[in-house]
Amino acid sequence: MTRVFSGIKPTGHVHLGNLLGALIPWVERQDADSIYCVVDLHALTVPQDPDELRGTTLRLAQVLLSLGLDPEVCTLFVQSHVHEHTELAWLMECTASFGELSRMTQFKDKSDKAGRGGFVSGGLFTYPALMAADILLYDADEVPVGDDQRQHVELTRDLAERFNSRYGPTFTVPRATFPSAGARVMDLQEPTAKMSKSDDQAPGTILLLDEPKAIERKIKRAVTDSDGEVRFDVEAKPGVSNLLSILAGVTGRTPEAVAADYERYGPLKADTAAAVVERLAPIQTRYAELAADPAETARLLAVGADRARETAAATLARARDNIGLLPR
Ligand code: ATP
Ligand code: LTN
Repeated sequence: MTRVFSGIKPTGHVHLGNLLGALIPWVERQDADSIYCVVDLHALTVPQDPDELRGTTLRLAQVLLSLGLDPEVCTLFVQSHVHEHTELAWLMECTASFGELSRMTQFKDKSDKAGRGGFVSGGLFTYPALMAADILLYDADEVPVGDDQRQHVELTRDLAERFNSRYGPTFTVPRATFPSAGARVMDLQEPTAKMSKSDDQAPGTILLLDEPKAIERKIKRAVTDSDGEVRFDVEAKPGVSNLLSILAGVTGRTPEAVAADYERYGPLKADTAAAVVERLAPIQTRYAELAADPAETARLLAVGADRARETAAATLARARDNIGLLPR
């Protein structure tokens, strides 16, 4: 069996891009060898409001459950509940070089954004070592991620190979997998930029918990173009192609097949809005039920953490032993 591990950060609100690009594929391929993690420690690379972090972490776990991740089938847990992550992260920090970590484009982008004199945490720099620990603890073969995480998974591979060659076979060397090209959802107002969490107040982002009216309004106002022809052509017609991808994504068809059904933008928008509302409605209903019973979510997450820890503890013990830490 192929062991799969992936993680999502509890920041902002889940949007349609997260769903179609990452989370629905997680649900569809879940089996006993799938491990999914709410990576709360990764959220700490920037200062957090404690109450908000607790709320966002719980809500994200509830979203994952409402989407259909089944704790009886896969393993779903919160990263900080399994302390082996931070312990292996130290071994990974000592396996990574300063130069390697300095070359991570995400670090460069985010630290540049903070500007001169802005606060850049040490955690933002060492973050990829924690991510490597997340993956390596579970002997993952595959790591489904967005393109922006490609470099971090490559680093994870390098660290696993380096550790194995220095200290003997310890880790499985994982590979990144990427969702199909159609799964990149773009901003409705700016269809050449991806729909993003950082923009969750924006009219171009559809949130999982948006009311039907809001979804209809956002899709109706989506930017298209003036040539009036419905055709899937991402380069020439990014707005229309995005609507076709969304409608295809929520109905399980291809954008080309969907395009053949339409001649005008109006009906395409109306049907896309209706299909998104219909796809999200049962998820929103399940979410409301789970949100009303946080103790049940806590119970499910505890079961997930216990199951995760069994594997994580064994891998950490192997790594500790191989690197020469004295057994207690
Ligand atoms: P931010 O905008 O703050 O960078 P994000 O919305 O990109 O956040 P992440 O937590 O980085 O969200 O991503 C969670 C998962 O959702 C990742 O696997 C990512 O590739 C996927 N994802 C995010 N945005 C999109 C999108 N617009 N289309 C398809 N997949 C997406
Ligand atoms: N860095 C990722 C989240 C993440 C992750 C992981 C993804 C943390 N640990 C392990 C896959 C596997 C992000 O920012 N999207």
